[in-house]
Amino acid sequence: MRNFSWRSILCGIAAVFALFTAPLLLLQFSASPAAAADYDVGSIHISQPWARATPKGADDGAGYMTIANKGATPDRVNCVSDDASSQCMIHSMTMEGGIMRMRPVKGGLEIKPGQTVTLNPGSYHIMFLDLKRPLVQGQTVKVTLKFDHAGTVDVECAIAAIGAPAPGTAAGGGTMMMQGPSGAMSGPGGTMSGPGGGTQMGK
Ligand SMILES: [Cu+2]
Repeated sequence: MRNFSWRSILCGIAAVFALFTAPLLLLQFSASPAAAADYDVGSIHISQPWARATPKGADDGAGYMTIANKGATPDRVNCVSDDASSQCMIHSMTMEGGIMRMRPVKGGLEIKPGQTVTLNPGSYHIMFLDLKRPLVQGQTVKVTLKFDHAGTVDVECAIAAIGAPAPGTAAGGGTMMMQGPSGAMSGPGGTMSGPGGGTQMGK
């Protein structure tokens, strides 16, 4: 009889374990909005394209991604168009006298041979100007990028939560930052603070 009781305890543990992990796994799968795809065009590799959801009434939005130049010649990238706004462009962001300023990267963002440039909040970003529709978490925004050498590529950016510091933090539930309706107007990537600040996202 001893054997039996041990077995039933083990079974009980297994059942409880399954009960708790199964929903967790489900949650993880359903939480990831659209699978982030990688893109290759010429010797350019683009990974983890994403965008931030925009608060109601926002005029502009921002998108981010990692761009690597695996070739031997420097390349420059510009944003041609996107399916959510009237105009898109690549912006840089710099701190000037305590104020974050962003301005268009003239002539396109350069990616040197062997270099990997990460566009992320508080740094380079793709600016979606004059939104025709809000960027909704869980949906995607399609961006057409043009490289001087590598050519043109369409990239689908998965839309993460409003104010998300990184793509993975979309709907995980853990650290979702909900900004107030008015407070969120301070611009995409503009109010970056905390640990994410100047970090580079390694692979
Ligand atoms: Cu901008």
